[in-house]
Amino acid sequence: MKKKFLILPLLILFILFLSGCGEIKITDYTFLTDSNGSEIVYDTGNNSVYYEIFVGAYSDSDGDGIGDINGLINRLDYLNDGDPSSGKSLGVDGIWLMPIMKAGSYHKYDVIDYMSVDSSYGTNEDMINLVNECNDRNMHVIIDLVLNHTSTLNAWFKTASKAISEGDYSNKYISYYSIVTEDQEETGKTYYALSNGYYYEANFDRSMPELNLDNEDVKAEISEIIRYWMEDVGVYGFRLDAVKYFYLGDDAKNIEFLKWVDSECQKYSDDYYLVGEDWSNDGEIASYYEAISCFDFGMSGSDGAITSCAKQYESVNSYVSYLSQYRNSVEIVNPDAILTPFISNHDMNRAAGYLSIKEGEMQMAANLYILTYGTPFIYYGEEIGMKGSRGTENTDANRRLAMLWGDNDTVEDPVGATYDSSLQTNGTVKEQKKDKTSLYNYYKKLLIIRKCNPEIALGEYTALNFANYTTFGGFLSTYEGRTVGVFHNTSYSTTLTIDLSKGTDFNFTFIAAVIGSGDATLSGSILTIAPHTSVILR
Ligand SMILES: [Ca+2]
Ligand SMILES: [Ca+2]
Repeated sequence: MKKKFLILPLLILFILFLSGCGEIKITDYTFLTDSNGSEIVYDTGNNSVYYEIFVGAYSDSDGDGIGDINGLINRLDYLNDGDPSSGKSLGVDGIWLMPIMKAGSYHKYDVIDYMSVDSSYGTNEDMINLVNECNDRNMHVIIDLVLNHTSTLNAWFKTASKAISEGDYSNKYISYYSIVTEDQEETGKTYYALSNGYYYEANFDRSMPELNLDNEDVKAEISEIIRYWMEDVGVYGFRLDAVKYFYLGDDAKNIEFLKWVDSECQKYSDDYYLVGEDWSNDGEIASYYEAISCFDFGMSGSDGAITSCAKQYESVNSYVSYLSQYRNSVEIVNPDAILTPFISNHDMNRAAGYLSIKEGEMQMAANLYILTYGTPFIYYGEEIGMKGSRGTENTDANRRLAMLWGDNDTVEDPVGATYDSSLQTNGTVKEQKKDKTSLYNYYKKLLIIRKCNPEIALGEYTALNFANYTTFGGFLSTYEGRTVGVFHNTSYSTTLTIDLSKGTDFNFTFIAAVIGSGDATLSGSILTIAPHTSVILR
């Protein structure tokens, strides 16, 4: 996981600073420019912004109502047109595709064939085209890899099940799975009956039998699956599903297995990215960073660190000290860890349901996690304030609704969705593109600001103490001797005037960027900052 960095742009910025250009502001979503008018673009390697996509609900190319890979290819300019200064794209650096392999369900977390793209999404050739198109735009593609379980319709399981029913207990596919007799069942795990007194472990659903990851034949299959998608298709890495279920209740064995997955990826590329889903407490998540990056679930959800700060349940001071402490706990385990903040994903109610755009909460939450370390993940539709929650029908399909393009896209909500579309009040892509005050344009600006101030993503953090304020706080981030200050005012209505020298000895000389409901000024160490506004100081 190498870190790349362009030194020249920083020199240019420094020269600009020396030449007394004073306050630099990023306006109209353009990059900083040097004295010749050339754009300054940084490469922060894997410390970049990803975008999670449910392909089946994103964009439909053939009119069957199901989103597909060619539909996604048609929408790539929306995500990143390859020209950072065009101002026409959201500006994400990578995409995570939820499972694309042939599967039994609409969500495809139950794989039937690991080597084939599901026919409702297209072909393997389409995936190769997608990867090539993304590479042309300097975008990375990672795909969901579900190793804990397969579908009961997978040929491995069908063969195993048939062999047991025929009394052929030496069939090799039986030991591909966690198949046991009743007296071998372990407490805390869920089993379903096969025949002749045999049972299979399936902790998620009876349609998802769990693989035996100790089996060398299974590991050889996984190795070939990794090789195929990385070498032949060209994906940049994987999002690893349900890693704590690999060996349920045994973190040490899970971490050991993830290290093996990592070593397999190393065989096929020296530059790749793995991120795992360990939906657990902060301490456990941190321990998994020994093997791979993991989503930082403590940041996410309606009661997570981001929302708590954006809605003033917690002070900004608490938030920045949480960032710092959590990061330290991860870096003790792995000094090179790349953290993974996010607000919501496909298993959670959408953030715009509990964060108000009108009142500026959603924008503040975005500031809080995009203007921080690591690899932030945006869930598709978050950038336009799409809503969607389980509802009384208790269905995850409502969290994975069709992208609201507002044009002639024929994509439809997934099977089982019941969400009332009249609740989608925040507007479509088409509407928001035209509106400079829209959430979409806000996210676009935020992503540019992050790119233009790479110390935020790459630097060492110093949490500053402004404990006298509940709605104000910030941190320093230092990378290769250069320091930025990131400060937030989460107040709904109060402009604050703060003497920064009360919290830090660092002397800021100019405002590199402002984003929020209002403006900011800096005079000596005195910062005046509007409500629901964040600043980057240099
Ligand atoms: Ca389709
Ligand atoms: Ca398992």
